This record gives sequence, C-alpha cells and structure tokens, in this order.
Amino acid sequence: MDPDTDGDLIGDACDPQMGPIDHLALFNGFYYPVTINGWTATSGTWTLYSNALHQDAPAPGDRMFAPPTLYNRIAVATSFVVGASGPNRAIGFCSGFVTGAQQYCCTVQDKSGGGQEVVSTSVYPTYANQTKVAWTGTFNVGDRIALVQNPANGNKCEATQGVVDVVATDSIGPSTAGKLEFFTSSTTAAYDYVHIVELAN
Ligand SMILES: [Ca+2]
Ligand SMILES: [Ca+2]
Repeated sequence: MDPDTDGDLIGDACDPQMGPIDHLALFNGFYYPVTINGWTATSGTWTLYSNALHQDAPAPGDRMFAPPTLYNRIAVATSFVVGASGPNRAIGFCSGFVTGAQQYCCTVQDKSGGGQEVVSTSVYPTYANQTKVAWTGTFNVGDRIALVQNPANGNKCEATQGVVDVVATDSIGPSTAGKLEFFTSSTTAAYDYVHIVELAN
C-alpha cells in the first residue's frame, strides 16, 4: 500500500498538502461513457472512447468541458495526449471558474513565435495575470503530458513529461469556488483521467 503520512486516505504521491486532512472529491479514469453524463460543453466535440476523454475539434478556437459539480478549493491532477500539431494551441484545464469573473488555469501552450510554455493563469475580479515558463519537454502529436494544479501554493501549475518537470506559479484570489473546466485551444486532445482533491484549508 502506498504511504499516507497524514492519514487522510490520499496517498503521499497524490496528496497536495502533507498534514491537513484533505478530501478526494472526484476521480474519473474515463473508462465508461456513463461517467460523463451531466457534463457540459461550452464548445468543442467531447466524447469518451478508447478509455479517454477526447476533444476532437482541431480548428482554431477555445473548447471547454465541465463536470456539473461546483467545488470550493481544489487541487487537480490530469494527463493528456497531444492531438493536432501546429502553433497557437494549448491544452490544460481551469478551476474555480465563474463566468466572466474568475478562473485559475493550468495549461501547456505552443504559441506562434513565442515557443512552448507552461502557463499559470489567475483571473479574479480585481486581478488578472499569466505566469509563463519555457516548456522544455516536447509538445508533439502523441506526446503525453501530466499537469497538476495546487492552489495551496499560489496557483501552482506543474507539467511533467518523463523526467521533464516545469513549474509556473501565480497568485490565488480570496475565492476559489467555481467549476473545473477542461480546456483546449486550436487542437485535439485526449485526457487520461482527472483527480480532484478538495483542500482542507
Ligand atoms: Ca495523505
Ligand atoms: Ca493531506
């Protein structure tokens, strides 16, 4: 059994805070179609097949997809396989999403002329900022990238690909309540799983 030092039933490897008693809110491995009933798409073509959540619209534009639950303050872990190639594309997710007012995003992007970056985006009513750190991994079709967002340490966005580990950190506003939304821009993507932990404080 994996070690669980603080005894909150979340193993050390997945525990966003060592000490506080956190709560596993959702794990979805995208194995069965029924598991995304009630999830809603703002745009894009989101379906389950081959044991992954796929967004299959490659044309330019932002695609969002969200489970129905509202969360207070969550640490999110996911991984995805990169789809369509080309510049000006991004894959990741946003949490704490409140329409027009607030979101905390964690993405990897490949911007034309700007290189590849891991991006931590914080938007709340009186604040909007993006911290970008050069992505030294690869962002090609078929590559798998893991992303972890942890609001216990600013809006920490950590991207991992094998031994490549890049972190971008931004700030967190007074409220982090809102939705989780999967996010792609100008690319297809296939998400392997999502793991959501509600933080104790
Ligand atoms: Ca634990
Ligand atoms: Ca904990």
